[in-house]
Amino acid sequence: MRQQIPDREPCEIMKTDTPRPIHLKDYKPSAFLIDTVDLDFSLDPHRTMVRARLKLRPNPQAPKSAGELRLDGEQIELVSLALDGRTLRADAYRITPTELIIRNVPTDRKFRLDIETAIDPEANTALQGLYRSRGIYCTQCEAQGFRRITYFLDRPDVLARYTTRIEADTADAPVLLANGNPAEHGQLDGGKRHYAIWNDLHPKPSYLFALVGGSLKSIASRFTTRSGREVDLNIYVEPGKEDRCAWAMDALRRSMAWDEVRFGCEYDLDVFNIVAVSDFNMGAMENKGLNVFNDRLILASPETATDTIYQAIESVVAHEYFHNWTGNRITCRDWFQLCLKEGLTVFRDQEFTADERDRTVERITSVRELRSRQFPEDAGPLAHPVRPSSYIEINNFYTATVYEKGAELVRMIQTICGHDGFRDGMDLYLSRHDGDAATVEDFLACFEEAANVDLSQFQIWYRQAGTPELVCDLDYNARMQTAELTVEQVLPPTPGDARKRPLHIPLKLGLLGGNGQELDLDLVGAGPLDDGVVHVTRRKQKFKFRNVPSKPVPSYLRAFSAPVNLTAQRSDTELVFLMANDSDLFARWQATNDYATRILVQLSNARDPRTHLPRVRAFAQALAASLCDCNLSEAYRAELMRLPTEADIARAIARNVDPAKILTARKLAVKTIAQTTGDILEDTYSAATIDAPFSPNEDQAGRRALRNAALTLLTARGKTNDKDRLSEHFFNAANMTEQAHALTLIAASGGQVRQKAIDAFYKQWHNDHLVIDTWFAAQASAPRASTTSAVRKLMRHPKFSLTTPNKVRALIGTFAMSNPSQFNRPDGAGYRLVAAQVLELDKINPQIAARLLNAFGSWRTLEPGRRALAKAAIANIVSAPKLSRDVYEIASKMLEGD
Ligand code: B3K
Ligand code: ZN
Repeated sequence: MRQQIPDREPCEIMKTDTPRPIHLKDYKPSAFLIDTVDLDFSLDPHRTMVRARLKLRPNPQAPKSAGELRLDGEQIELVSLALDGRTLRADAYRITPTELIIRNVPTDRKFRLDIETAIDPEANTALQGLYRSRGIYCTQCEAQGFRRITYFLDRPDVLARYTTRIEADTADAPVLLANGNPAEHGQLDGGKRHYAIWNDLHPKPSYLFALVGGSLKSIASRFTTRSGREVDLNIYVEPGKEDRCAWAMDALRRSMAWDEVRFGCEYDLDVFNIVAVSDFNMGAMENKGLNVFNDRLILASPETATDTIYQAIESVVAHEYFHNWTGNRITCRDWFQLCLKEGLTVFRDQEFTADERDRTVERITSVRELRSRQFPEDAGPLAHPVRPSSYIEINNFYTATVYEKGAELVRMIQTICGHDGFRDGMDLYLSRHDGDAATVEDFLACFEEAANVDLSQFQIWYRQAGTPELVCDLDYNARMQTAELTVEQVLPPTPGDARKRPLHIPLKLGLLGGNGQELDLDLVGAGPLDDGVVHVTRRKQKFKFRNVPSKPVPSYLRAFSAPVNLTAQRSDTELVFLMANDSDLFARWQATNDYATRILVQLSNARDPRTHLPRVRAFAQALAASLCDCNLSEAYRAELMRLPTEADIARAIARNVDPAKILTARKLAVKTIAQTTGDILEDTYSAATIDAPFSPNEDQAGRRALRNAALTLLTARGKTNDKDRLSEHFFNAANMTEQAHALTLIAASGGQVRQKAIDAFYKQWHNDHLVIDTWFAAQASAPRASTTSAVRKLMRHPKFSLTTPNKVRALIGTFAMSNPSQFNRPDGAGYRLVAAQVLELDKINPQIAARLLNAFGSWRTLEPGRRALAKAAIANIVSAPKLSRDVYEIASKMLEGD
């Protein structure tokens, strides 16, 4: 028997018959469960055969079914189908583009299905399911890729034990890997072919299945868990790249040790394998015992990887490893609960970084990320709660809201429970739900019980979208020696949800006395606040502090205790005071950032920005004082020097944004700041050199960050010796952190050195596919009028390829997301360029196309001319034929209500 491969379901169907969203409220347990899965793969580039033996039974938790079994399946060819060993006749089942529906299966006993399917890994450019790229077979099953391998109950609440046998040509795929522990391997056909069998005893949902086959080399290490289990650790890479894996291996070992100490989580298999591949839709994937990574997040050497990449490798290796407990052993009941594993695991990786490096710098980095990626999402047409209530394409919901805001919610739970109470809650969660497919409610109940807190109001955060604005006002009464804080929470409407309920917001604050000392917080009705946290629960609320000896300067939202926008009337003088005195270093950085932002907004809105330069100089003086404070770490001082980006300024302006005016104003401000602080910058630049051999550690990375930040400002000053310094920094760079930074600055500027540097970089690195991405990105980020045509030209470059996600992200993604003035050109050329690529990519890889389309997310905040052009570009996408569900959902939501 042989069936046609059903076509992918295009949205043409949907336009007449609009795609139906899936709703959380419609969740029903599966009518059937699968206990074991035996898979047998015979790998072939164009016709891989998959035999699946499933042992099923009716689900006792579900209403008795009428005997119809619906298995998910897409783009696979059914070759044979048997129930309990008997081949099924064609009238016993039916195939649709998305399902295999078998009639009359047993409803009162266990039964067995044998399904044989055929797939074409080489033709799979969507990189979901089993695909082959650069000669490596690889899978990606989250969220719904397993259904592209075999017919299955492809949902996270169906957990089964898997055995995987893989057979392949020995020369083509000498390495054969799957989840779990290795059980057996051997030769066939006198060694021409071979096989390997892997056993995974831990029940798992299908999205955690993985298989890899190919010609790979590995580095090995070992880890002994605290209970004495010996674990073999391997990292597999393209041959010749083994010497770039040491840092990832080091990060893995540190993650394993940290999770034991901090959360009591121990690893549970005999092996932990990581494979790095070059064609991957995202950063990495936490498949049980076999993590698959984008090689950008594994391979590192001082010459090829920046400190930022080293840090990203450390945190993503940790993140995927931490999923072994938060995600794999406890998984999600349904995809609406995605934040249960992602928000929690991001929180855990942030904590790991904070413990391994500088906690304040980690917090600043995470908050920058949240504000730049999540806040616009929450304020735009794609706003959705941390736990969405509906979706059309689940892959569109791996968002900053689910991940980063999700992590902030976990952090607030920790603040509410206290550190120890939080750990108790986690312990309860990990023990009570081990082996479960759980929900957000299950998670919250553990903290309520273990830490004895009431999270009934807090849980609204999970279902209410939008960034709250917290308006704070402090009134001092000298006679009574009291300070009364009024807090109002303003909850902006989001699409489809106009009326919001007040949230439980933990607000951490401090009061500073006249000479900068910290005043005790003695809250009327509650007593001393040891942790400095007040709990805002009503729309408007007052907190009165007594025994306040003099008029204090308030420090609000310390350590960024909640994901909100803070509004407080504060003079420049008060901000300067906080910049100099706040004992909370996060808040001190925040004061610097607030001061810079208000000035940059003022300049951007001004008819003649020059009239405001005295205020810019005043800011520069205050910044200079901080830069001279040797008590502050170098990494922290580098953060102070990173002035708000064009996107940060646009977000603060919020409506009728003109990116060209922002660019001009920012350039003028940065130049003025550099001129005012020039001597300090020069000293900093010269002093921040390193004599020791390269290390990616915090101290060295901080020093390099400081030197690069000083270089950025000095370059903006634009004197001849500033240009010479930049050129020397580039041509004498001792590592990629220096070289890439200088290249980006040079690419942004004009002058003769520009082309020379771009060519030299290419000549040096043209054979390194990862470093070439840096070369593409540097050119795409240049705020120059010629950039659109440069990007078009680079799209035809032999090193560029639309089928490789990293290339698309480096060139088109950087242009669309990190070059506001050129993407938002007043003639619309930037929009047209990106929109055309979205449509082109949609035919190749819908997930990557939909990601790129997100660049248009803030189109409504633009001034009318650009707004109309951006809208036309999106409308053009929506009206294109045969859109994927991914692109259709994003594009149509962007225009909703218009
Ligand atoms: N869980 C994966 C992401 C899967 C994305 C599917 N579209 C990686 C991670 O968050 O750890
Ligand atoms: Zn994750």
